[in-house]
Amino acid sequence: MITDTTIPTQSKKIDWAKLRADFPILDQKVHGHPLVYLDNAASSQKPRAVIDCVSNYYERDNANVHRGIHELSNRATTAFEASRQRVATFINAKTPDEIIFTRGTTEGINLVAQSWGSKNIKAGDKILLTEMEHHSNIVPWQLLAERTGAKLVYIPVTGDEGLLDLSKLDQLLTPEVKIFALTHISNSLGTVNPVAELCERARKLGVTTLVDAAQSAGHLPLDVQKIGCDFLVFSGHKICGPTGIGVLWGRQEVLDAMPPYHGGGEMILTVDFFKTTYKKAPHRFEAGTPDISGVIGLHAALDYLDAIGRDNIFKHDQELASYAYDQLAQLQGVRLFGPKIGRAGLVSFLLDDVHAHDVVTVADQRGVALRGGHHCNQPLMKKLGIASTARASFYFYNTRAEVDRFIEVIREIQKFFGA
Ligand code: C6P
Repeated sequence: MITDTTIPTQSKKIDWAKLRADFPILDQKVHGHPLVYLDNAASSQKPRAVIDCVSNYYERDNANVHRGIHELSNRATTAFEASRQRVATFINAKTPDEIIFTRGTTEGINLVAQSWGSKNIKAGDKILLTEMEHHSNIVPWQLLAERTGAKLVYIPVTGDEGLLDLSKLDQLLTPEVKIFALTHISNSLGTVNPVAELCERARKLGVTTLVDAAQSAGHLPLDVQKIGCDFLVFSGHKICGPTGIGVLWGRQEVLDAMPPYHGGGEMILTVDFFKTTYKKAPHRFEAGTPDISGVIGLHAALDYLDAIGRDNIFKHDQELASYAYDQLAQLQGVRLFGPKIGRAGLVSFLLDDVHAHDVVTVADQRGVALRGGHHCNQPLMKKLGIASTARASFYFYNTRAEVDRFIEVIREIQKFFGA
């Protein structure tokens, strides 16, 4: 059995209520009820420290980066590059040159599929994914496969309990596979995949690996060197940072061998009318004016999370999710998805005879923000024989009392629909 070496183990005493007070948005009523925000897997809320950091940047230091010689541009550039260094520490990259700022997870995967893919994938090669991937980790590879004649293969998911069927791994992870791209945590099942051990298996065969850390980066400690992947991607907006900013980490030697993604200013060494030479990574992959305030706000978010400790966050989220799971499991007519034990901080479910959208709509009327739909996992939903689920996803500012309120509302919905 594969066990994950990246799951955290330590903890310290945290004043969670005090942390919650750092999030001004949470202190409001929605449709006359106190807001219970349980849609954190879609996007997290932002603490005052991040909001202030972004507005201070605009109030004091706003200017373009890397090109000015004046004071404001120097300040903006220093803060921008300090954030790159901070991201490197956050995921234990060897050097900040391995950190590329993107718009988010989606752009990071597209960048790899287009740049690395165009150089390394040819007809007949295989691209290995899993059946629990988000569309962002399927569609870019389909586009690449269509362009090159490569073939997509998938590690199956076992069923409602949502684990990877690793009994098929030897059959599927073969030397014809050129890249193995998989999610760390499933956004609709809550499964935590054993990425370190899977990447090790791939590395032994010379297979390049990409880890989609969209649902894990802000929830548990990440160490790219321990995971042993070649690429890792995540989004700022899911981890207390601004929207529109994300990170692609790539192993330096892999990045340096990749052709540019977008062409434009800032990624060049020299340009003449017919020929351009390019900078090395990371700047080769950051054409044009970047999301400067997003990068700087991300730095504040990472500082904030690490002051709490991602090991503590993971433990807290897991406790809420398993409490919610157990409460839902006690109700009649509830179908639950994802593993019973070891799940990350979210719960996906369906109520008999009630559409997931109706669950979410009625919950919203009672101030509880859930998400309903296919969660950009259409192939997985099809495999499970469903069109959608309702999902409650937790973060460190959520409380047990909010889970109780959520369950109370689910009971009301069941009564309301006679389910
Ligand atoms: N999931 C949700 O589950 P972007 O949009 O680029 O920030 O993240 C895309 C993405 C990629 N991988 C995983 C595992 C994800 O969960 C997501 C985003 C959101 O609600 C939106 S569908």
